[in-house]
Amino acid sequence: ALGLPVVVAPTAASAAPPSGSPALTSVIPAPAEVSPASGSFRLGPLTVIRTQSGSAAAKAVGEQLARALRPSTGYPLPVVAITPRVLPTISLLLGANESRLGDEGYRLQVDARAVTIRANKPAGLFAGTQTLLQLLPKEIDSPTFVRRSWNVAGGSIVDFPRFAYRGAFMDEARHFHTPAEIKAYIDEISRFKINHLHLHLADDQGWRIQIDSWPKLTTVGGGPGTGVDGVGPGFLTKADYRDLVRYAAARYVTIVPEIDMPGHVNAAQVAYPELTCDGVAPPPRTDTEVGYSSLCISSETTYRFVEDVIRELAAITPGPYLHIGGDEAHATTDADYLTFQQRVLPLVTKYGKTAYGWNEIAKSPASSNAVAQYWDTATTNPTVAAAVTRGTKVIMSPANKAYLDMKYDRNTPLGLSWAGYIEVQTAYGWDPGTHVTGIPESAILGVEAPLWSETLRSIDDIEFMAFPRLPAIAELGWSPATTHDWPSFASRLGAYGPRWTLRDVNFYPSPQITWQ
Ligand code: TNX
Repeated sequence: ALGLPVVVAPTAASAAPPSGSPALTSVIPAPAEVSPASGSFRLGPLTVIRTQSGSAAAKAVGEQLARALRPSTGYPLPVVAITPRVLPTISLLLGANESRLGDEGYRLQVDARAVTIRANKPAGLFAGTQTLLQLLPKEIDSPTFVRRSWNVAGGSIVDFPRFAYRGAFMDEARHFHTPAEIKAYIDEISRFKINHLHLHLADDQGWRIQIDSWPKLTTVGGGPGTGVDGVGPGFLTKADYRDLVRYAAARYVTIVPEIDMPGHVNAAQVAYPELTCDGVAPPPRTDTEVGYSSLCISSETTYRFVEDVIRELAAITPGPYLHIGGDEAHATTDADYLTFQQRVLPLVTKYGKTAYGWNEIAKSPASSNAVAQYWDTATTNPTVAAAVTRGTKVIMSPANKAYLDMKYDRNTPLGLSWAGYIEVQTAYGWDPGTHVTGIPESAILGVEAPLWSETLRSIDDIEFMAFPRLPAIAELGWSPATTHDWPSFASRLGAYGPRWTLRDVNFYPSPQITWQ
């Protein structure tokens, strides 16, 4: 690989960006093709945002773009369907009619008169607007008015994702994060073209989603004293969850709910002792041990519970995936684990969803139409490789590369270190398509960056661990492998840092990066 993004028509000197404006290549994740050209577009007080007539979704993307641009520029930026030709225009148009763009790709053209984003689908328009925000001077991210000129470097970008699934993750169980915090994280991840948010909604320390047929799951399992150290209580009502699904969808993010089982169920068993084999409620747990709890595999009550939960969760989840955990079931025998998965994986299908689970589900023959989330630190795993030959798809989250809850180095105040320290270069330095022997790129749906919350409380904590590593994982998921280049990524990241500062987003100022 030559490194830098594919520059199709380099015209170096003539294409120098206007002062204070990023180069057309200075985008995270790196676009597939960038063709700088001379000239530039000036966003000014008369600029209008024109959106595809007849498309409410395109109009909504235009309104979101206007809301992002108004505070710092102070310009009115009306969103219109038809524009007088003389006005400087940002156009968001459907009907790109270019198959390689797929559902999420876009073409962005910048010249003196207009910025034009074309896509096949509204998701592509949204992606294009996220690129455009990065092409404006960094002060565009100021929450208050900035007096300056707002130029965009001339040229064109053709961009589309390498993988369909690019995921972020929040652990609601170990410490509950509020809907406002989840929305704040959605705002930030969607800037990097992350398109799924996996919510870990139940674990030993807490149960965080309302289930009407088992109400004590939340009144007890999400109540006071739950969470690690007993200080992370709370739960999402179904109304909260539906609102989050809508909020995420407006940013082209799909919510992926997870209920972890047959292990990681202590909070459910505290609320409902009939979910244990002896019928005795275990003590509530607020420590960070794993692998000690198990549903009672031989009990029909277990399957009534599991089916109720899956049915109710599927009913409020428009996205295709329902994650059933399946990790670290050390208190379940191997035979029981297979018995459980043989019954439960098909239940997800019964309620219209694709089953998704941690890579241990690959042990089950019933996983062949499921998705396995690879969290192993090894680069070989014969069980997962064998499942892949039977049809199982894989999402890559190797813990020693993609876990955002691992410390950056020994001095990081937050996080764990069981999978090692993960500096930003380590997070960036792997290829999802070749990382594991026997898991070819054709079997890989994409990547996800888990962020477990044993040590994390506030949104500041979450941001400190996610940034700047999440953009590294986002680039591995979106950008063509040919653009993979650490010096390029490091320099684009260094230029990005001030945008987080302007938006009051916390981040770890890694010494591997020259921050601007
Ligand atoms: C392992 S990763 C777990 C989680 C912990 C995490 C901490 C996985 C599938 N299970 O229960 O929170 O490590 O890094």
